[in-house]
Amino acid sequence: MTVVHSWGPPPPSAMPGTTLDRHILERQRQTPGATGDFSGLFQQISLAAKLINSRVRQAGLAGMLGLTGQTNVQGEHVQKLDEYANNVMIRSTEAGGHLCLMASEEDDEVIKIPERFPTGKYVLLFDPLDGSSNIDVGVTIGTIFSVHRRVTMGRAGTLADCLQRGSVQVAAGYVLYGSSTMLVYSTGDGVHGFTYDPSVGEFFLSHENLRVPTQGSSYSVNEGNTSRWSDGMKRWVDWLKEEDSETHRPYGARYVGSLVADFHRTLLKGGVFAYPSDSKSPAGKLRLLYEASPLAFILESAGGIASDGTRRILDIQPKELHERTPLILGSRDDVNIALDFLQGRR
Ligand code: P6P
Repeated sequence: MTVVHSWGPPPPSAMPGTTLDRHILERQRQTPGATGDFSGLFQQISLAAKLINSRVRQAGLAGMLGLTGQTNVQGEHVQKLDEYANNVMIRSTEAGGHLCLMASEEDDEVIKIPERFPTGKYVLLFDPLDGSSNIDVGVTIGTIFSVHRRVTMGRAGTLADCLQRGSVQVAAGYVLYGSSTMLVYSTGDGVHGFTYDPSVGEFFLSHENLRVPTQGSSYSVNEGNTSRWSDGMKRWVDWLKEEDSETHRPYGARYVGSLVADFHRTLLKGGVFAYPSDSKSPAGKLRLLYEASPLAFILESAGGIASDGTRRILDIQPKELHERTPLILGSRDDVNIALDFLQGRR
């Protein structure tokens, strides 16, 4: 008797999810003229994320905690994990022939591609491990990256290839080392989140086409800086804390003190994050090229707003590699109210 198999679709549990590599390759096939360069670079970034994640998860055991005693270009103590993450990002991507240059929060100058390797059309800028002051206390930290197309000719890229507006980024993303490890990225056409399965060693699509709610219910600021804020900033935060059911106030206060954690919550739940200029940091604290700009690119792709208080972050023309910027970002309605206060309309 011939057994006829009814090959219906396997049960969901048996279906392998969409891996990051497969997602990137499928988008490559849908992109006219794509050469596979970007896919190759992204696979290398994904590998770096897995390597950093592995160390982050065992930091306390691997003797990676504590300071190296050195300081980086920001004048901050370089933690062992910072150093490791920085080296991993560089070593994972320098040989692939996709990059003409790199830049990192941890390095004063641009990072050249060694002569022995071919160069390519992209520039990678990154903060290898943001929130490093939280490493020793087990709080969520993250890697942030930005990809630009080079604008110069010749083998090696130059600083000019780094100093580009955020609006022309090819892609931006971050890796969140939190209760789970996630990689979230955008090429400007939607925002997609992948959750890491350590038992398989793969990132699987878990949050497709993320959209930030038009309004949230939380605000994320360091109120320890209140005395340094402008009058508009003080009045805005006071307004958020008033009781008014019609406008869903008071808002809840949520502040991790790790940019990637505060951003990720704002992206998923809505609300507003602000690190404005203040009397101590007139230009703000956060970095434009490898913090504010990639996160603003992602947030706008998800329907949100990111401003420095007067300008759209993505419109700012960078002048220096490590320049800082004030940053207010989040749900469209919430950020617009903040800007009304900051710009004196309320
Ligand atoms: P503050 C962490 O050191 C960081 O660079 C960002 O991750 C975070 O958003 C910000 O600084 C926190 O700064 O002054 O509130 O500790």
